[in-house]
Amino acid sequence: MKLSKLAPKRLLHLSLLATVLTLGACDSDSRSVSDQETGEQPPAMASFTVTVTNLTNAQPISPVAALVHADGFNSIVIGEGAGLGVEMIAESGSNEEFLNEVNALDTTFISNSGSGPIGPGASETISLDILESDLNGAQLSAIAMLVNTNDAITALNAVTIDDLAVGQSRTYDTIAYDAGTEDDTEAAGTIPGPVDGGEGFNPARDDGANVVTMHQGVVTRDDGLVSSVLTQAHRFDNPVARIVVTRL
Ligand SMILES: [Ca+2]
Ligand SMILES: [Ca+2]
Repeated sequence: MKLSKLAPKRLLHLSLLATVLTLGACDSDSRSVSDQETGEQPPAMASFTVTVTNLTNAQPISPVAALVHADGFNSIVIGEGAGLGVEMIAESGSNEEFLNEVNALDTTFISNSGSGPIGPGASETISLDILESDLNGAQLSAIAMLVNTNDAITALNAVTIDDLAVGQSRTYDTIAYDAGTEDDTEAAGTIPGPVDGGEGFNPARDDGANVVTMHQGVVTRDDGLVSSVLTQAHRFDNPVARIVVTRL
């Protein structure tokens, strides 16, 4: 009984669908005529924004490097050694080498950098546009340094974006990692952020196992580490950043 009652609705639905398909066909035909008149149309694009908010108390975040890429790329892998570009971000906050590296990869569709450091409580939005034809399987990654540390980074690692509808956003809270490329002495002269103005990148890898791990946190002079230039203000809990990815 119920099926027979629903049948007219289904027919109406099919009828509407046919109408839409017909209209779609007409639209396609008119567009091809337009193409002939005006020349080549610009390729369809999929546009995204990445808004990064610093959730820490006193850890400015270095200019964020963000990219859209195919499956298979990871800026960091827990338990594995950091690449040179990640080491430079983690120790100096400069993402230039990292962006050069990813731009040389066939798997990278687009990359971009934030315009400057993001202070505690502040946000910055970065735009990333890719060809719509590259959208299937596309992923997004972002990475930056907590600059009042030896080599702490936060990262968003290869999240899926091809299922985002236009206008839809997805929010991620990211944690702190130790790049494993510099010993966490917190000593004067070793931290590039404003608390110290010390050394940035150093090619030495003096952090024990030389692998990326979750960050253990900082041990400040308020905790009894008298040689530390950090105070309790520079401590951080996870998450350290909120990243909102939106498809425009
Ligand atoms: Ca370290
Ligand atoms: Ca190093």
